[in-house]
Amino acid sequence: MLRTTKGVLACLEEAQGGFIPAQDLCEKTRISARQLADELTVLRRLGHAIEADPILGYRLARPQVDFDVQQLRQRLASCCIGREIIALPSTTSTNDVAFQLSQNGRSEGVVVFAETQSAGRGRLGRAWVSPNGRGLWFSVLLRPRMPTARLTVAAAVALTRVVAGQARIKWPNDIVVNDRKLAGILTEARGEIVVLGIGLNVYADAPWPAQAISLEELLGERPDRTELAARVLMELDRCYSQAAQDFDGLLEEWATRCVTLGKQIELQIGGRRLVGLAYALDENGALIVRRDNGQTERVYGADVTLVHG
Ligand code: BT5
Repeated sequence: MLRTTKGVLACLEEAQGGFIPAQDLCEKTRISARQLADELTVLRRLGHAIEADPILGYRLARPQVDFDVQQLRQRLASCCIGREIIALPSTTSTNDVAFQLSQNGRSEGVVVFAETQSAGRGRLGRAWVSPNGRGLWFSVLLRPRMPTARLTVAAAVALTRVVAGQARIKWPNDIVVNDRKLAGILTEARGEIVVLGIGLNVYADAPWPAQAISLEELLGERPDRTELAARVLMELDRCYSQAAQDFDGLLEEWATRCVTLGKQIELQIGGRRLVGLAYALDENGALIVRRDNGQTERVYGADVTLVHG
């Protein structure tokens, strides 16, 4: 988000639902009336409901309460993942918040949701588009006793179980429907802490990037975000346990839903290219790639780009 866009949003938020005259907004953010109109268009596209009044000016409408945290807490009371749920109106990246919480000694299973992220991220410094209230953007704080890449596998299986139908896993961390991305997984480790970040596009009315799809578009009806969050977290809880106790079983399920296995793929690993057959996933969650000369190589998704496959 541009500095001026952020400035306009901050002014509207400060007014706490009250109107601010257009002239005041322009003065505070040092922009022209024309620029203000542009910034308001951008904010609306990002999902912020901004009301306009010809005399009073602009205000941020109260957010629609279609995400009921209390209900979610009740539904997840007996799960490890979701034993504590924090819901923020906005933040930079929920993965950052989860890491901060880990430094305060928070236990495993804490989940941080944000309605929007100003610096949502993917792998290798890529950005993750997180329009306000249009998806589920959340991170889970874990202290796992298993290889980190297994968590990405657990998350991918959990998401496909919930979405079902045509949703497929594209190694390493995408959930796709006919090559359009519905969800992304970002697993980051720092010491013994692993933060599992998930972004799932829910509503259709948002400025999604090209090649993205929302669940509403896929299903043809508007999902309930609270219900969806409950189902995803419960399934994640199950898959997390399964990843520790029966990773082979989880892998089998993963393989039946994966579109990458058995294909000739091309990977970018730092400055190096690797071409070969996506053969299998090993017990650590690494992809075994078999080159034409028969040699195999194990690669982890975190620092790899799938160029073709
Ligand atoms: C990912 O990275 O797919 C991981 C995305 C994880 C997002 C969650 S949201 C909660 C938590 N907090 C964070 O800050 N992140 C996590 P990667 O494989 O690098 O894919 C990134 C690419 O996906 C971008 O370069 C775009 O091409 C595309 N993209 C960005 N936003 C998208 C969206 N909303 N839907 C579909 N594709 C998107």
